[in-house]
Amino acid sequence: MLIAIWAQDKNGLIGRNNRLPWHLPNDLRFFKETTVNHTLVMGRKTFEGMGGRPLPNRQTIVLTRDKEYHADNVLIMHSLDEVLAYDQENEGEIFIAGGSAIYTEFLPHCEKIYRTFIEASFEGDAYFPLMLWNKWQLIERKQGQRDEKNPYRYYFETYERAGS
Ligand code: RAR
Repeated sequence: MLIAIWAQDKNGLIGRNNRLPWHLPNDLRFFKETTVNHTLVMGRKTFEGMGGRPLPNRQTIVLTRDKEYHADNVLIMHSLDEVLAYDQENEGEIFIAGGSAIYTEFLPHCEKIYRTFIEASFEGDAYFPLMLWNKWQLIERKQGQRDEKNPYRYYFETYERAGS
């Protein structure tokens, strides 16, 4: 099963210079706990923005059109179809982890969404693609803990595909 996971601000912003526009450690903790022991799919730019190393205790798939691209301890793939084939052949969940181009391509194949909605506005250069929200049903919305290290109002939301 493919699941999209992202954090955005109130304007749909998701990135700045291949990094995250905000410092929100509780979102990274949520991302870590949600994806542990599963598979992450990310684009090459997002992978390099995260330091070009895979996160521990989860398989990372990096997508690139570059047939020469190499990185240690990750699977390199070159198309959506290759990831869909991997999903057919493997147990467990595949988390689509960004960035914009990857969400555009994979969202039609996702069955579930974990969205962190940050009720603030940031500066950046990458936005979540336009999406048809009427195809999705909000299952859960939980307010995140606000404190000095996480100084925003934010929500952890779960969506599933709407029936019919
Ligand atoms: N899809 C997402 C992401 C993706 C995302 C994007 C990033 O930059 C573009 C990131 O770099 C800042 C990260 C970083 C993740 C990260 N960890 N994640 C798992 C660390 C820290 C955990 C507290 C870690 C992990 C696992 C093991 C050990 C350490 O630094 C991620 C982000 N957020 C959401 N909601 N969707």
